[in-house]
Amino acid sequence: MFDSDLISGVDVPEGLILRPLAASDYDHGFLKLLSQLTSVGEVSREKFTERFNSMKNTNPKAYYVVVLEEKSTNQIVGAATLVIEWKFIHEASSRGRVEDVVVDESQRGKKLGQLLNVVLVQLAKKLGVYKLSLECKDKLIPFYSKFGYKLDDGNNFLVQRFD
Ligand code: 16G
Repeated sequence: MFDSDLISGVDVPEGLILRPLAASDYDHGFLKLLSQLTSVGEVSREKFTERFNSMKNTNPKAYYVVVLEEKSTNQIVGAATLVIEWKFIHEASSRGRVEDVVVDESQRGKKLGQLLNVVLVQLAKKLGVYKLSLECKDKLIPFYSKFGYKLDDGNNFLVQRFD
C-alpha cells in the first residue's frame, strides 16, 4: 500500500512482521481482526480489492494502513491506519488522523498497541503533518496520552451517525 521503508528500523517482537497492508491480506484475517473493533459487515473480495486499490492510489497519498503479521500462521494480529487529510490552511499543510487501531485478543498484553501507535506517530512526523489526532473511548485516554495526545482544551469532537 505504501513504501515499507517508511516504517523500517522499528523493533518488532520475535515471530511478528510489521509491514504495510497488502491486497492479499483479505485472506489473512484482516477483516476478522477489524471486527474486534467495530462492525465490518459483508465485504466481498472484489469490494476489498477495489477499496484497497483506491486507497493505495490516492494522490497526494492519504492512506497508510500498517499491519502486524504473525509469521507462524500468516494471520494479521494487529492493525492501525494513518489517514492524511490534505489542507489549504497552514501553508497547504496536512493533518494526520490515527484510525482503526486493533490488536487481536490472543496477542493482548504484548504491547503491540503501543508499537503500532509509536510507529504511526513517527510516520506522521516524517510525513510532516502539523497535527495528529484520534478519537477514542474515555477509558482509553490514559493509554493514548502515552503517545503525546492531549485533550484539546476548548475544542470538542462532534458527530452525526447515519445508520
Ligand atoms: C474508534 C477508533 C476509530 C474507529 C472507531 C469505530 C481508534 C484510535 N479509534 O474510535 O478509528 O473508526 O472506533 O467505531 O482506533 P464506530 O464503528 O463506532 O465508528
